[in-house]
Amino acid sequence: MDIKNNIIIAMDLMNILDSYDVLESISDYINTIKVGYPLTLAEGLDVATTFKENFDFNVICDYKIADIPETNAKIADLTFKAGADYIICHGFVGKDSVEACQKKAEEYNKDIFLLTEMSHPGAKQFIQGIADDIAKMGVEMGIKNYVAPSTRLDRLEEIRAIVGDESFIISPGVGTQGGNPKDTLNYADALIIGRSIYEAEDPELAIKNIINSIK
Ligand code: OMP
Repeated sequence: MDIKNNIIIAMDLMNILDSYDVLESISDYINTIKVGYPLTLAEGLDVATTFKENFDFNVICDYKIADIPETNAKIADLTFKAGADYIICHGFVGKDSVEACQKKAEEYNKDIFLLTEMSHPGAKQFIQGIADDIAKMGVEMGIKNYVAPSTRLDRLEEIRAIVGDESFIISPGVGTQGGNPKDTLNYADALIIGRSIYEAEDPELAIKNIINSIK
């Protein structure tokens, strides 16, 4: 996976015009965008297509799919149909649910990311305790792409050890949530960054500073 400057912009602004303003100022520095519920619920599922057509970005749709297999398959189908290159699936729901997403991805010749441990403080309460098992399940299922937190580098390192060097890890929590870009890239392949860029007074300067800091 070729992620320009190892940065994925998490576009969680709540309307498309504000998103365009930010993206126009940083589009020279990135080729991959992650869209989630905030923008999709505000503007509709075709935001993925819009970003592909107008910016030629790779689009990761982050709907953290976490339902029974049959429902997961429907969500994944609609998401790939809408232009997603990748979807993010929760692992805690179990192998059959993740497999439904994996099968749908194969149908579209696309791929999934498996979410292991999350980056926020509340992740320690429940998901941290099963995150290693989620990662191990992913390896057994042949999954190559993972999401793991930049806010707890010890955990990121442990998850990297489980999924192996050949897997691809993208890591959220950089910047506003406290994660450090350079340190995170010791274990992750790319950073997911939202507010530190799109809420910056000058998003272009913000992304340039991050790029300089990880060189
Ligand atoms: P900022 O905190 O604004 O940089 O945004 C982080 C982005 O990553 C948001 O879109 C979150 O929904 C997402 N995210 C996390 O912050 N933590 C996670 O554990 C997982 C994700 C994710 O799956 O992308």
